[in-house]
Amino acid sequence: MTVASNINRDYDLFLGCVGPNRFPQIEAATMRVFEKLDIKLHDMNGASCCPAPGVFRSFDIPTWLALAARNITIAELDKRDVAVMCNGCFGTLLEANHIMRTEPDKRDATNEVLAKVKREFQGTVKIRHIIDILYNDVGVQALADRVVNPLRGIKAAVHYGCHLLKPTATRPWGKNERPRFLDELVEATGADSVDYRDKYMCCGAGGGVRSVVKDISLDFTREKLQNMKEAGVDCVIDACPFCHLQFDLGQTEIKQIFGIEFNIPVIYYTQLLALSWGISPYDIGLLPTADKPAGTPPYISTKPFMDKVLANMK
Ligand code: 9S8
Ligand code: 9S8
Ligand code: COM
Repeated sequence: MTVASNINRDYDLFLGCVGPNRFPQIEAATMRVFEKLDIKLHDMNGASCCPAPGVFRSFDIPTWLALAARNITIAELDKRDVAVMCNGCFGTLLEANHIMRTEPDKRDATNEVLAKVKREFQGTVKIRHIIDILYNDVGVQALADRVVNPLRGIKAAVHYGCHLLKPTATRPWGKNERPRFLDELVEATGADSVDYRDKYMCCGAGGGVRSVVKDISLDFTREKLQNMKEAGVDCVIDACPFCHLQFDLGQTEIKQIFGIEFNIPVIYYTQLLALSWGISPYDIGLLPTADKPAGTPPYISTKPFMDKVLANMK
């Protein structure tokens, strides 16, 4: 199936903080996938932290809204919709855009703040998660048609994360709080999405919990990883760099705090998709990690996952 010709092919790419600072392979894989789809992701000059919804919004809503609206005005001046790779960035920018468009009082107050830096929110752009673009614009079948290395036999634990789905009123997937769109995207690569207990539970990191009470946040993560392990999965698949950090780096912290080792490789969705499309694992950060400098991502070796992928290709 070919991709519909009328879809938007120009976006401003909002990077956020965790991706570029901790997991550059997420951006690398996303850039390669979108290049193949002939959808351009442009740099967004002068963007700041979104700012993180669970953190900044919990402290001061007007400040959160002004910072988010300022980021959106960059895209408005570029005349491009915004693509995001992170659930938290999606949550903030989508909600802020919605508030600014629907609540005139807040819009006026925020625009007064923005006027100090010679900006004004207009309400002219949309905020899209790359998963939304892949699922709703490109479509599962068009993605599946490009697969040259079907990832048969790979059992994936899909982790949606909170801000991708909630609040449902503004999300592009509607009211279903137990959707299957990310499972369908995973299945398009030939991999199996395996059900596990409490699949829609938080990874534990969000809402500032990781920063304030790390051991409690990691106890959530431990529970999710335990449920995934019981389902016999080969990898975690996520769509959020912060969830990615919590599952990947988090497994090393869980080992220190709880003395439990899982060693489940953590893969961002576009890494999985790129692999099934025949893009080199070296280009998307999935190379074996044995000779990798210590203290660089991924923290949990992806080798068992890659070994299985490569064995199945033969
Ligand atoms: S930016 Fe700053 S901290 Fe973060 S990655 Fe996503 S949420 Fe928005
Ligand atoms: S980090 Fe990303 S989206 Fe969130 S809040 Fe609950 S889950 Fe993980
Ligand atoms: C989670 C972002 S992706 S936050 O911690 O809830 O702000």
